Amino acid sequence: MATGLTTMKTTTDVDVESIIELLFQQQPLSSSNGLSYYNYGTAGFRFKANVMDGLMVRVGILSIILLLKQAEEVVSPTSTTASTTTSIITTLSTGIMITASHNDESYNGVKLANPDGSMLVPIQEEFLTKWVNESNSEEWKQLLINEKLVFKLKNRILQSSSLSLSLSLHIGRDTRSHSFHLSNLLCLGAQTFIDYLLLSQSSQSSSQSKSNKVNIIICDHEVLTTPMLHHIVLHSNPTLYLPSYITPKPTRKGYIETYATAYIDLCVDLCVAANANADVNNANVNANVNTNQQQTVLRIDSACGVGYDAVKELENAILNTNTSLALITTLNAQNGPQDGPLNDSCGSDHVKTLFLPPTWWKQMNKDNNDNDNQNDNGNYSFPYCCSIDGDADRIVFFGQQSKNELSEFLDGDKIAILIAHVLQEKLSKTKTNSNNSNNSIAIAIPTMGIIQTAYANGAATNYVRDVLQLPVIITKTGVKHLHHAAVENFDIGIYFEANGHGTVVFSKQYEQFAIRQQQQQQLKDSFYIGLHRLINPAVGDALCDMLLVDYLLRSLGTNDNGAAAAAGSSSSSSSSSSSWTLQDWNTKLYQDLPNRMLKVKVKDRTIIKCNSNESICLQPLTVQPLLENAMNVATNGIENGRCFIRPSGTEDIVRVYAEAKTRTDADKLALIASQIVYDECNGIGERP
Ligand code: 16G
Ligand code: ZN
Repeated sequence: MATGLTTMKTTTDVDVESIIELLFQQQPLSSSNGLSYYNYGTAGFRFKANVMDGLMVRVGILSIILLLKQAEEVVSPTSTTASTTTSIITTLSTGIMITASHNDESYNGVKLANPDGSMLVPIQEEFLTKWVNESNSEEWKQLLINEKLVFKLKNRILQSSSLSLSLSLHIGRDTRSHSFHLSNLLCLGAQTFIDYLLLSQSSQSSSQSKSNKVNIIICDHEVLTTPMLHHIVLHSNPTLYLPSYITPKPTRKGYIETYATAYIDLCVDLCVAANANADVNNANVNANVNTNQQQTVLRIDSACGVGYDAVKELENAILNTNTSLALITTLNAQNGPQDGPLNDSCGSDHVKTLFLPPTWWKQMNKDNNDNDNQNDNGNYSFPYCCSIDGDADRIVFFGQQSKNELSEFLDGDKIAILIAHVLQEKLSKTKTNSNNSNNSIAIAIPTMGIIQTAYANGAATNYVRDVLQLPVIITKTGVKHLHHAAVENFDIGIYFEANGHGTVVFSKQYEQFAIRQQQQQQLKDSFYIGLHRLINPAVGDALCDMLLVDYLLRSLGTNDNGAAAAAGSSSSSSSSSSSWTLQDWNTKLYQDLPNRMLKVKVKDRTIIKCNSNESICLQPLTVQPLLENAMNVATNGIENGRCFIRPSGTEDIVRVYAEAKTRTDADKLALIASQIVYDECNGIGERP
C-alpha cells in the first residue's frame, strides 16, 4: 500500500478472485449501517465516517479505471501510431481528496478531480455510483476482466509505438481522525488493482517487463487542503492546461511558492505604480514605502482544520521574501487543529449561517482559565478577519466588534463583485488606452460574467445586472455547476457561491490578451498575468481568495490610478487609509438584503424536487403556491421578499432561504417557509 509521497509497488500476484474477495469482505451496503445506497452528491461521497470502509476500497479501484479512461482520451489512436524515432513519455494525473469539508468531525467524504483539476462530470459520477453500489460479484468480475483486456490491448498498441504512458493518482486528506484510515483503504483498493493490471503487462514477455509501457503510481501527499490537491493535479498536467506564463509546481511547496510570489508581485507592482504616479523615484520600492503606514493584520479563523498549517506556510513564504511589511498584510492564523474541534462554533459555515463571530478557541480556553472575565469585550475587537472551512476551499470576511457581534460581514457574493468591479475598471482603462494609442488594430477586450446560485443575495444580483451591467447566470447549488457555466460562457468567468466557495476561470483568449498586454511597448502591463497567477482556476480556494481580496482592497485604496487602475474613479472617494477597509467594501458597492437560512428535518427529503436552478419547488405540488403566498406583499406586508427551499445534498435536511427588506421580515418569511416545509413534506421533530 502506498504511504508517503510518490510510492510505486512492484507487481505482486493479484488475480481477479483476490480482488473480489477484498471487495466483498468490505461490502459497503449493509442493513446495519442504515444506508441502502451511496450517492455521489454535490461534493462527492459524504457520509458518517464509520460506514465508509468498503466504499473507499471500491473508490480506489474505480479511480484507477477512470484514470485509464482519461488517458485513452488524451492519447488518441493516431498519436500512438505516429512513428517517431525518439521515445515520448506521456504523463497524466488525476486526484482524490478525502474530506467532509465543513461537516462536523463525525463525517468524512471522498471526491475525485479530473486532470485539469476540475470536478467530475455527470457520466463519471454515474459510473462511480453504479459500481460502488454493485452487490453482484459476477458483475464486478466481468468489469475487472474487461478492464484487464482493454489494458492489455492498449499496451500492445503502445508496444508498437515509441510512446510510454506514466499515470499518477494524487491523494490528499484532511485532518479528521479517520481520514488516515480511509486513505489507507483507498490506497489498498487502488494499489491492488494496479498490481493486477501491471501483472498482465509484465507477464507478456520478460524482455518487455523491464520497460513497462504504462506505469501507474499513487502519490500520497498525506494532509493537504482540498485546493492544494486540485492545484497539484492541474500543475501535473501543464502542457494540457496551464498557460505559458504559469510555471508548473505540482507539490505542496510549489503551491505555497506559486501564490505567495503572485501576491507579493502584485502588491509590489501596486506600490511601484503609486510611486511612479507620485513622481517619486521608484527604483527601490522598499525604500519608498511610507513607514508611517499602519501594518495591516488579517486574523484568520482556520476552522480548527487543515488550512491552519497552510496559512502558516504562506505567511513564512511571504515574510521570507524580505518585502517591506507595509506592502503586504500580516497573516495571523488562528483556530488550528490542536486548538478546538473541527468546524465547531467556528469556520466559514458557522459565521455565514449564524452571522456570529467564530469562537477563537485558544483565546476562549485562556479566558476560561482566567478567573476574572472582565476583559471579554475589549479583547474581541478585530477589524479585519476571515473564516475558512474545514478543507480550506471556502472563505468569508468579517469584522468583529465584541465577543458575540460582527461589525461587517462579506460573503462570496461580495467577493465576486469586488473582483468584477476592479476588473471592469481595469478593462475599461485598457480599452481607452488602446483607443488613444496609434495602434490601428483594435484589441479584443475579454468578455466577463458572473455565475451565482439562488442563494446569492438579491441585492448582489441586481447590482451586477443594473450597475455593473454584466451578465449573470444562476445555476444549481454545488460549485461544479457554477464552474462549468463559467468555463462555457465567458473569457473571464467569475463564480462564487454565497457561502464563499468560488474562483475565476480564464479562457485561452484571455491568456493571449494578458500576454499581449505585458508585451506592449509602452505600458508593459503585467496586471492581467499577475492576476491569473494569483488565482487557483481549478477550484474555489480560500487561501488564494484571501490573498486576492487583500490585494484588491489595497488596490482600491491606492491614491492613484495605478497598476490596478484598479480603483478607477472610486479611489478618489477612498478613506485616508491606504487600503479599502471591510466597511468600505461593504458599503461602497451595494448593501445586502437581510436574509436568513434555516434547516428543517423531514421524513424523506428525496420527495422534494426543484427546477433546474433550484429556485422553485416542483414537488410536492402544494409547496410552491404556499411559498408564493408567503412572499406576497399583499398578504404579509413583506417587501422585497424572496424565499425558496431545497433538499440538502450533504445533510439529511431541507434548507430554507429567505430575504427581505428588513431583518424582521426576512426572519418572518424564513419561519413561514420552514413551517410550509414541515407541514407539506412530513416534517419530523418539533414544528418550527
Ligand atoms: C458542497 C459543495 C458546495 C455546495 C454545498 C451545498 C463542493 C466542493 N462543495 O459543500 O459547492 O454549496 O455542498 O451543500 O462541491 P448542501 O447541498 O448541503 O446545501
Ligand atoms: Zn470545503
